Amino acid sequence: MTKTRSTCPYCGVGCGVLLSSEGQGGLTVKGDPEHPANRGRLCSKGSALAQTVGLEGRLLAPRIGGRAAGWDEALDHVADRFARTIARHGPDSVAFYASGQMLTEDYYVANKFMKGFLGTANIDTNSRLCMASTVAGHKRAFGTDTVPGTYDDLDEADLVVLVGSNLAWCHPILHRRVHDAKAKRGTKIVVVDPRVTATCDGADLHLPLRIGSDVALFNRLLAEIDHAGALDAGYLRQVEGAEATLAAARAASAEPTGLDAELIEQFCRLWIGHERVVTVFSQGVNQSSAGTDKVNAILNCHIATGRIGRPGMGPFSVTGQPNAMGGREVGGLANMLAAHMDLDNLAHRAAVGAFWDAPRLAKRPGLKAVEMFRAVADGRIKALWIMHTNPAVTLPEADAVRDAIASCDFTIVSDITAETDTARLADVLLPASAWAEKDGTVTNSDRTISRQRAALPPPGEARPDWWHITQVARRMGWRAAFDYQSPAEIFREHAALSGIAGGFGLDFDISGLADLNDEGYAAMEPTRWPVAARQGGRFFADGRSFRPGGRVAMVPVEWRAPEARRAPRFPFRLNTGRIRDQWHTMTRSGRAPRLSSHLAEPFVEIHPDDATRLGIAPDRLVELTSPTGTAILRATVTARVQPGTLFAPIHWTGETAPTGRIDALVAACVDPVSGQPESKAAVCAARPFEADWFGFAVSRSPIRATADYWATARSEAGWRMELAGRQAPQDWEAEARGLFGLPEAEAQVMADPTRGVARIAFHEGGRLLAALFVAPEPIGLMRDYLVTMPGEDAITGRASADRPDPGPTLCACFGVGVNTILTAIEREGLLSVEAIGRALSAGTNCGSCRPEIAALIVATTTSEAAE
Ligand SMILES: Nc1nc2c(c(=O)[nH]1)N[C@H]1C(S)=C(S)[C@@H](COP(=O)(O)OP(=O)(O)OC[C@H]3O[C@@H](n4cnc5c(=O)[nH]c(N)nc54)[C@H](O)[C@@H]3O)O[C@H]1N2
Ligand SMILES: Nc1nc2c(c(=O)[nH]1)N[C@H]1C(S)=C(S)[C@@H](COP(=O)(O)OP(=O)(O)OC[C@H]3O[C@@H](n4cnc5c(=O)[nH]c(N)nc54)[C@H](O)[C@@H]3O)O[C@H]1N2
Ligand code: SF4
Ligand SMILES: [Mo]
Repeated sequence: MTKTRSTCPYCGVGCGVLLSSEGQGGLTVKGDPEHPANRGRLCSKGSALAQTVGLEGRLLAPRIGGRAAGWDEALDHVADRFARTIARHGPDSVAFYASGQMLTEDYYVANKFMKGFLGTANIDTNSRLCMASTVAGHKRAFGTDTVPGTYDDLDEADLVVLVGSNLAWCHPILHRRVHDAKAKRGTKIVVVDPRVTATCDGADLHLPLRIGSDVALFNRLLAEIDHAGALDAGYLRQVEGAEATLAAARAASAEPTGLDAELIEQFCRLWIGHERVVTVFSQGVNQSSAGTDKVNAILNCHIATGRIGRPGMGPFSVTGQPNAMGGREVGGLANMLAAHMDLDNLAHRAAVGAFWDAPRLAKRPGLKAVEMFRAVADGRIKALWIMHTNPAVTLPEADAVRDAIASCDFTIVSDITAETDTARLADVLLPASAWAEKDGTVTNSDRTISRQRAALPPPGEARPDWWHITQVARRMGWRAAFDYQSPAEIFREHAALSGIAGGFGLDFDISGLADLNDEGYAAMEPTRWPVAARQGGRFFADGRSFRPGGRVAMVPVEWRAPEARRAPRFPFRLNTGRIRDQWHTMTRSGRAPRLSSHLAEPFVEIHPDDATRLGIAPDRLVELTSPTGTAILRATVTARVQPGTLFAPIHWTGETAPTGRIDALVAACVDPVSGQPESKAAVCAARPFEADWFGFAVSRSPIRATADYWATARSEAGWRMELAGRQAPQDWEAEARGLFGLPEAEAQVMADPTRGVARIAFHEGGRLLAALFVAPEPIGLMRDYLVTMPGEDAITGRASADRPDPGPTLCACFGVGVNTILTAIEREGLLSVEAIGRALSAGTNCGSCRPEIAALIVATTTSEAAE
C-alpha cells in the first residue's frame, strides 16, 4: 500500500485526501488530517470517491468520427483542422470552452495556446456560469479579483450570513466549521434564500426573500447601518463612491424582497450588532441578471463598516469548482489575461506577449460562454474544443446549445467519460486522465494552492489534459513554447509570470514558487497566496486596493427584477441548484451506488397550494414548459418553496433521465457586467403529466429505455430505473426483454392486464438478472430492498437470512419490517395482503405500504418458482 496526499476533485472547499492504492486499480480514500481546509474530515461525496474510480464507462482511446484512432492520427487531425480553419476564416473562427475543474497547469497552457499563439481570446470557461459575477464585483470594488478573507474567519466570526448558499449540501465541510464555531463561541447563523434548505436546519434566522431581490435587502441593510451610526468613518476616508452609494441605499425600498419589515429589522440588528460578521455568498447571488450588483451590494455593507480583511469578518465568496480560483489566476475567462492581468491593458499585454514570446497575442476580449455558443450556432465559430465540462447539459437553453455543437464544423471533446451528452456530439474525442491519475495544483476558496497527486496509472490511452493541448500546439509549429515534460515545469512558468503581475502591483504574485524544483513541487504543502505572506493572508484591512488611485470602492446599486418576466402563459419562477450527493452531470458521483441512494431521480419542488390548484399529486409526474424547452419530473409537494416558485436540481442528463435536463428550460439571460447567465429565475408553466402506467426496474447491467419518462441510477447490485408512459405496451414481457436486452433469458411473468399490473423477473442459473414492476399508479415498492436483488441466488432465502431482523421498516404505522413479512410469506404461506394484515397488522392503518407488501408477495413467489 502506498499513501498519496492529494485533494478532493469536487467542490471549492478543497479538502485534503489520503489515497491508498492496493495495486489492483482500486483505491481507499481518507480525509487528510494535516490539510488546513478539512483537518481529516470528508463529506459524503469525498468519502465515496473510491467508488468512482472504476473503468466502467471510461473513454480509453482517442476516437475520430466514432471510430477508435491512435493518438498521432487524432492529434494531427486536430492540428490540421485548426490550422486550416484559421488560415481560411481567421483566428476568431476557433474557440475553446474550458472548466473550473481543470488543474492550474492544464488551464495555463490552454490559455497560453489560445490567447498567445492562436491569437484569439475566444477561450471561456464554465466559471462564466459560476463565479463571473463575483469576479466582476471584486474588480469593481478592489480593482482585482481577490477574496479578502480566509476560512479561519468562519471559525472566528460571531455572525455568519449565508446568502444564496446551500452550504450544508454544497460546501459541507465549511458548513461543519461554521457549526463548530456555533458550538464553541455561539456564532449566530442567518440564511438568506428564497426556499427552505438543509442549511436552514440549526440556523438562527431564515429570510425567505423573493428570488432576485438581494440588492434590495442589502441596500436596506446599508441604509440601516448608516441610520444606526455604524459607519466606520476612519475606513471610509480611504473609500471611493461612499456618498453616492449611501444615497442610493437610502432611496431604495425593501419592498421587492417580499419580507416582513420585522424580519428585515431583526436581520439588520444582528448584522449591525456583530462586528465579527462574515457574509458568505454563492450561486443565489452570482447566477442572476443582477449578479454583479448583488455582489457589490454585499461588499458595500462590509466596506461601509470597515469589516473587511480582519479576523472573523469580511465578504466571502465560496467557489464551487475545485479550481475555480486557479482558473481565475491563469486568466481562463475571455476578458482576462494571465495572473490577474487585463487583456485591455496595453502594458499588461506587452509584458505577457514578451514573456511568452507570443507571435500574435490576442488584442481584445473574446466571446463569453453564452455568446460563444451563439457564435457556434450561427457558424461564426467553425472549430470548437471543449475540455472537462458538459455544456450540452449545463448551459442555459441547453437544447439549442446541443444543436449548435452538433452543427459545428469541427468539435473536439477532451473527457474521461465515453458517453456524455456533449461527447456524443464530438468529431474527435480525446481520452483524459482522471483526477486520481494525474498531477497538478488547484486553488480553493481561501486562496490555498494544493497539490493533486496521481495514485493510479492512467488507463488505456488516457493522457493528462495539458498533454492534449501541448501536443496539438507543437504540431501547429510552436514546439519550443509548449515543450513541457511535466506539470512541474508548467507550474514554474506560471509562478514566474505572476511575478510580472506583482511588478505591476497586482495581488496574485506567487513568484516565490518559481524556483521550486521537481522535488519541491512533488512535496509542496498547501500554500495560501500571497506567498510573500501579508499579515494573516488577508486583504483590504487598510482600505488600499488595486484600483487606479489605490482605494477600495463602494458601488451604487439599484434593484432590478429578474430578466425573464412571468406571464400568464409562464406563471412560475423556476429556481435550480444542487442536491447533496451528486456532482453536476453525475459522470463521476453517479458511479457511486452509495451516492445514488439519496435521491435517485429528477424532481421538482412545488408548493402544496399550487399543486392542489393544478391537480398535481405527490409522487406523480409534472410537465414543465418554458419558452425554450420542456421537462418531465417527479413532483415533490412541499412548503419549502414559495407559492409561484419551483425548484429543480441540475444533475440529470440525456444519459440518466432525458426529460430531466433542466437547462433546456432556462433562457440565456445574462448579467450585463459579468455575462453570467441567470440560472435561478427562469419562467415556466407546470401541469400534471398524465401517465397511464408507472414502472420500476432493477438490473445487473446498465439500462436505457424509450419510455416517455425514465431515470436510471447506480445501485449496489447494478442499476435501477423509474419509468412511466402514456400508452401501456400490449406485451409487457416483450417490453421488458427489450428494456433489459435479454431476448433469451428465462422469465417469470405475472401480469394482470385488467388491473394494469405486471411483474416480470429474468433469471439465469438461479440468479436474478433483472426485474420490472408495473402498475397504473406510482409504485410504492420497497426500493431499498429491491435494488439489492440482482445477482442474488434467490430473492428470499439467503439474502433475507443475512439481513438483521426485522429488516427495513415497511409498514411505518405498526413498525413492521421486511423480514418479518418475508417470513410470514415463506414459512406461514400467507399469500395475500389481507392475510398478512390479519397476522401482523401491517398495511391495516394508513395502507400506503399495501402495494409494497403485494410486490413482496409477487417477488417471493416468482423466485420460488425459479428454484
Ligand atoms: N453536492 C454538490 N456540491 C457542490 C456542487 C454539486 O454539484 N453538488 N457543485 C459545486 C459548484 S460548481 C458550485 S458553483 C457550488 C454552488 O453552491 P450553492 O450556491 O450553495 O448551490 P446552489 O444549489 O446552486 O444554489 C444555492 C441557493 O441559492 C438559492 N437562490 C436562488 N435564487 C436566489 C436569490 O435570488 N437570492 C438568494 N439569496 N438565494 C437564491 C437557491 O434556492 C439555492 O438554495 O456548489 C459546489 N458544491
Ligand atoms: N440551471 C443551472 N445550470 C447550471 C448551474 C445551476 O445552478 N443551474 N450551475 C452552473 C455551474 S455553477 C457550473 S460549475 C456548471 C457545471 O457544469 P459542467 O462543468 O458542464 O458539469 P460537469 O458534470 O462537472 O462536467 C464535467 C465533465 O468533465 C469530465 N471530466 C471529469 N474529469 C475529467 C478530467 O480530468 N479531464 C477531462 N478532460 N474531463 C473530465 C466529466 O466526465 C464531465 O463530462 O453548471 C452550470 N449550470
Ligand atoms: S466538502 Fe467538497 S472538497 Fe471537501 S470532501 Fe466534500 S466535496 Fe470534497
Ligand atoms: Mo459552479
